[in-house]
Amino acid sequence: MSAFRCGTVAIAGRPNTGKSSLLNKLVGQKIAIVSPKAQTTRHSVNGILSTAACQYVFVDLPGYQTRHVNVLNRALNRTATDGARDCDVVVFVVEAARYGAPDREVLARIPGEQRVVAVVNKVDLVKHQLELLPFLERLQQERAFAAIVPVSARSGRNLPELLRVLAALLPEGPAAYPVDQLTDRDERFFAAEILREKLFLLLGEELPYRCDVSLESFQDEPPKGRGKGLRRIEATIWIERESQKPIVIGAGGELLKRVSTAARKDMERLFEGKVYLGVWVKVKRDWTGDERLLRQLGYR
Ligand SMILES: Nc1nc2c(ncn2[C@@H]2O[C@H](COP(=O)(O)OP(=O)(O)OP(=O)(O)O)[C@@H](O)[C@H]2O)c(=O)[nH]1
Ligand SMILES: [Mg+2]
Repeated sequence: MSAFRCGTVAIAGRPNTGKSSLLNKLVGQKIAIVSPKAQTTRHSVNGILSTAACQYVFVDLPGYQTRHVNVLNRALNRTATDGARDCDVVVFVVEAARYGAPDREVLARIPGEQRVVAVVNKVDLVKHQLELLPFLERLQQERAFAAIVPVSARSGRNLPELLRVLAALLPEGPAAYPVDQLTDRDERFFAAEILREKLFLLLGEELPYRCDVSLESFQDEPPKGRGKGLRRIEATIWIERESQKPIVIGAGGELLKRVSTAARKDMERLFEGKVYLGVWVKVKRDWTGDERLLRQLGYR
């Protein structure tokens, strides 16, 4: 029998290629938030998959981007670049039949000595698989990839092959985490992320990039009488200026209510019990451009 392997696999790529979706599908649990908007991920999060032969520690990274230039995006790009350096293998995610300057820029930032597996995601969107061949051949010219694996994070297609390829590239060694552990983050982190995901899904095109979420309290209340207790979660949505408040809250508070109801339902599913979610909207003036405020919000 071959030896047990364990290592970190950073998931890198330009925004919106499906990195977080891939992590979730590989681990079999929704660990990372997902939205159709670019730059949804802001904090790296580990998703751990333990099999009989291997423990994969996947690290979901923010999509490296050049579109919005501000202090927040510089911090996100730093997280993305550092993550692709400090790991055993990089999975470089591109979209099927779409490869351009933003992808090339990410690839250029992955250190030359790093082992890189190119993952061509969203193959479910390609009607005729033969059309992929010229794309795969062109991609091969971009770097000496350890492998190129076409997959669909949505359908799960070819993910077993990706796992085989990755296992062979990981170092031999004992498991770094208990085999039943799924992530390195705690429940507070997921509660804040769930709320941020709803902002990405329900606010317009620009506003999600002006919002952040922090948790004020997270408490378990014991059951009154029979049944399960209640989780009482208080969260703040931070915006950049006062004029954004009515947009986030919506007419008669309707939008904020939709956001917080959707978030509460997801939290109840994740925490397997009743949740009370209180949400406030507050201003941290120009937080996306202020390093000190960013650190307060948990960015590096
Ligand atoms: N059709 C299809 N859509 C996918 C697939 N994987 C992801 N998506 C969609 O692509 C969009 C972006 O997915 P994310 O997982 O948030 O992408 P990301 O790379 O993590 O994005 P950032 O965090 O913003 O960098 C979402 O609308 C996903 O549902 C796939 O295999 N097929
Ligand atoms: Mg993401």
